[in-house]
Amino acid sequence: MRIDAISIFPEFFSVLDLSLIGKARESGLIAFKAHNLRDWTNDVHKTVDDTPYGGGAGMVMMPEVWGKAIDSVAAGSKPVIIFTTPAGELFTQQIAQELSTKEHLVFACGRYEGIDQRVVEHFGKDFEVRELSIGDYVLNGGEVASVAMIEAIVRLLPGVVGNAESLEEESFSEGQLEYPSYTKPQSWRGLEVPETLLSGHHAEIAKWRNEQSRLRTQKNRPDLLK
Ligand code: 6GU
Repeated sequence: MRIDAISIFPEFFSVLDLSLIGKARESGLIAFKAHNLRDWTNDVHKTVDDTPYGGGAGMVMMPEVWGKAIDSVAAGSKPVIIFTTPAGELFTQQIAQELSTKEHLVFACGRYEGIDQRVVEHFGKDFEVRELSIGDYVLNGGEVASVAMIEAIVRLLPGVVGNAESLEEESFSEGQLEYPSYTKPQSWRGLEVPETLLSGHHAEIAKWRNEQSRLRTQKNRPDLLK
């Protein structure tokens, strides 16, 4: 899989050199490149934004520079273009799964009050485009959101996470949160590991974990139970 990110702060993406994702890059499973949007400006100040039509606070990223940047990064390819915005569709495990099957992803990281909407409209004519948000809060820009999405997507690629089971059993894969986990020692600061987990009865353990998943989902994410 090839992944490109376009941003005025490409340095944000250096965290992708670390850990699992870094290994996936080294082993050639993914090719990632962060691009500086300002490389496609023409003026000495490398301007990327201007005041909004219709008035209001903040600045809007200009279409011309984004058009050139995406033309250049998408040349000779048919990427899915992801526009990061708090006004986007909520990024979920299902979307991560869908995107993990694509050849090429381009993350267009908006800053300020967003990107001129005609950029989304224009590239939507020739490409699959998605406006995605990672949750109901506002970040200063889409870089951190893109890093989160890239990690969620790349770890689903065959060969990135060693243990296929650890992918399957995870929270969200079955619509419920994961059950609580315990390791040694059996007693810690007066707190004991739940009896059932020490029993060796696999059916009992599975039943207990299922019930814990349900209780935890009810408490932390009642919206998931519908
Ligand atoms: Cl994708 N961008 C920004 N700026 N804020 C966000 C977000 C994205 N997702 C949640 N908050």
